Amino acid sequence: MQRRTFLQNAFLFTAASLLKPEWLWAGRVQAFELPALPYPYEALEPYFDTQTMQIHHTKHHATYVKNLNEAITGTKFEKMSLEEILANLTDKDTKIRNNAGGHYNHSLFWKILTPKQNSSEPTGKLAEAIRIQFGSFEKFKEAFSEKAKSLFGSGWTWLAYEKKRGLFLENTPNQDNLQMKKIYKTSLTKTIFGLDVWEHAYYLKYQNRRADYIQAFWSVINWDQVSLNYESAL
Ligand code: MN3
Repeated sequence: MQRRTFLQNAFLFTAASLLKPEWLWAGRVQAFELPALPYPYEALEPYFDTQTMQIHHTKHHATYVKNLNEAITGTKFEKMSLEEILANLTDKDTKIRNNAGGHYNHSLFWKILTPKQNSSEPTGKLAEAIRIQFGSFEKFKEAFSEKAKSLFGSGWTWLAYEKKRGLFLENTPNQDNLQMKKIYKTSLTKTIFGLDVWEHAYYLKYQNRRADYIQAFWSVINWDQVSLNYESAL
């Protein structure tokens, strides 16, 4: 074999092995990753305690990410964005449903929390929309809290928006959410914010006192981010 041919073959062999999906996988090019928290674990004290935040992020959320990456390998969902996966799931895709939901819900949840509330209630367009739909911010808080208290078992309470419907509240079980468009028939629904009502989110500090956890939630909401979510949904 001439040196040039050998080099060409060597190049082709290397190029081919670089393009193999297994290599992409090993290189984690397509893998979902656990997003860093935008604040330290202790930042939401005394409302959300440090140990719960640590376990919630590094164990629960990390596990959803790991299981999601495993579950989509070799399926049609492998190359989709998280939003596309959620939109295209059916109720047969149980493992992907649980873990894609878990990854999406927690990624959203960390972002809508903050240790530094610039305001203790919504401002701008969101404030106006809440007034129109619920009567006042106080009435909205009451309605959201009641919705969260009424959720049986583990799940999430959401504030969502549809053009024709305006703002509305919804509970979903497990790690479901309203971006699961085929499952919930919600092609026009946009999620504004939500509360994790799994016991793993509050049991260490609040035990069975879910109402106290819901009350604490109002002290750590990032209304600037929630307002942005609303305005980008319009
Ligand atoms: Mn959780």
